[in-house]
Amino acid sequence: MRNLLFLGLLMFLFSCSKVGKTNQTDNLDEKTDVEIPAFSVDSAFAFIQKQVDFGPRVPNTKAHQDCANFLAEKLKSFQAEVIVQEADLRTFDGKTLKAKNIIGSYNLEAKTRILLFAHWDTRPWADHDSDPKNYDTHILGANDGASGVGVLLEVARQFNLQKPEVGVDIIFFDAEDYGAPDKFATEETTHSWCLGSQYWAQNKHKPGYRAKYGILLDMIGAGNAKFYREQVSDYYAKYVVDKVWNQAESLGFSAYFINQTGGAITDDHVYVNQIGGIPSINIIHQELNSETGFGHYWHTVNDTMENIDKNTLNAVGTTLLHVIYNEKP
Ligand code: AHN
Ligand code: ZN
Repeated sequence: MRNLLFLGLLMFLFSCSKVGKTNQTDNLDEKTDVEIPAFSVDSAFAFIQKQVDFGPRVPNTKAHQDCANFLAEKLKSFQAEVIVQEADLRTFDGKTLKAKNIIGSYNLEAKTRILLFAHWDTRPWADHDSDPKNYDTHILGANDGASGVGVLLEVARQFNLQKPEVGVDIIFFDAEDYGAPDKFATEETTHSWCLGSQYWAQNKHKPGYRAKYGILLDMIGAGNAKFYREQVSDYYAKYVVDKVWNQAESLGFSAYFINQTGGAITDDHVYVNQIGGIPSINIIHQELNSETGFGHYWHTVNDTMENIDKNTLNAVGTTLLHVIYNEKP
């Protein structure tokens, strides 16, 4: 009886201390007791808006050049070491793009490094628009382009306020979205997408550059976005998919990060994996039952700010910060 009472008291105390601990350590992760900064969704949203305000960021246009300057300056203002890698890249239709991969690094001395990336260019064609008259319209790319970059700019802002323990490199890849429209697609145009990341993977900004793993954000801003386990990601970096999806689940974001297999997507992570040799995953919004496999706005003139949802940005940004700040050197 006394033992039972004692046990009861012990349990009571334990439960109290647990409640107390949870309250005090709201921003501490149970696993490692690292302090995780709070992702500002308003800041991320503003960074997306800012990019969209330049207009479509199609290579060889003024808006593209202006946005490149903005992105490099922003990273510098957040105390990243910035390298702008310039290249003349040949498109499937014989054009030469003046492309810029914009790279910002933190903790340069750290050997253990994580690579975060997104494409910053936007597609010159709304080739999936319901109105064929819009096919040659440059798209605004609020989601397809600006969303991933906006979240990573906010992540960079946080890195400046509190350094993670590991090294982090952020790359904004150019010329991802100049891939051949379906009506021109042949076997030869398979590699017409992701020109900036292909170039970087063959010409790293630092010879011999390595990272433990990479995470690509692509179309991560739409309302009720669904991130399935993309197949190329699971093939090359299953443990990273597990890590990210488990982290999202423990934060209560399982409605976004769905622990089921999605499609296999040709995207920047393919080249970072296959040529760059860095195990990398793609967090990308897929609509498995839609005609294109993506959201209704995809490669249409409707890829605008109206589709950007702060709840989705919060799920992605918060998950990413937890993953990075939990990494040990
Ligand atoms: C293809 O449609 C081949 N890949 C999709 C990659 C992409 C385009 N992501 C955004 N825009
Ligand atoms: Zn696209």
